[in-house]
Amino acid sequence: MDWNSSITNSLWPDSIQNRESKEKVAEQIANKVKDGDTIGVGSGSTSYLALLAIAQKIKTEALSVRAIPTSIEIALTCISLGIPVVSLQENRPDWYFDGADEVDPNNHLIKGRGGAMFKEKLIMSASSRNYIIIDKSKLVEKLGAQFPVPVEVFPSALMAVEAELKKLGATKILLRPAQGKDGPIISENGNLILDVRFDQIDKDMETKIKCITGVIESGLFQNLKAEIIIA
Ligand code: ABF
Repeated sequence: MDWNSSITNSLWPDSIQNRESKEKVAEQIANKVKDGDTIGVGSGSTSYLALLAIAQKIKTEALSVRAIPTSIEIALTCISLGIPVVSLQENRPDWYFDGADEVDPNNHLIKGRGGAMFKEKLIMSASSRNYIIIDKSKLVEKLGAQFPVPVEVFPSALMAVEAELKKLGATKILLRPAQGKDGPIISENGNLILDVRFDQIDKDMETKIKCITGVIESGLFQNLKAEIIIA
């Protein structure tokens, strides 16, 4: 049965920063779609624009394509665009695409501004080909130049994780607030998100953070290979 719903229309803002350049990389991603593909779909506005371009291609060429989404928001968008959603339990992605907040010269990333980095990393690590689509504003010499590192934390481990992050050199740790209401943001997995500043992010920082008991995942992507596509 087809639902006739418009409730997903409000999920994405009318004005998207750097929309034109993001649309260019979106087109490049859409050109990679083949009949029968299962695609891992990242979150954020660049992924959203890529999904629009992919949906258009699916429609024009009558392709059969399935999506493994990284957030509820992007799952609802897939559904509203008529792209069937499957889980990682049922399928492995043939390839994955996503945006990023920062990309350094080693193609290491900071992601997680939307708080979805756990599922993003999970689906990205299950995929054999990964494309990170960005505009030039995301390129940095050193990770942490603009954005803090998001860290998803099991709620009752908050204080213990904070103490361990300080030992790793964290200079500022903020509990991410919920948008438009009091209190912290709660991730899709029921956890808290910390935004952590470091003066220096070494190449093994992702692994060190992941070793802290109580950390679910961080937005540092230093261990997965990805092709960076720049508008
Ligand atoms: C998601 O989208 C996040 O990991 C990252 O923080 C964000 C980038 O968003 P945008 O494309 O809107 O800049 O993938």
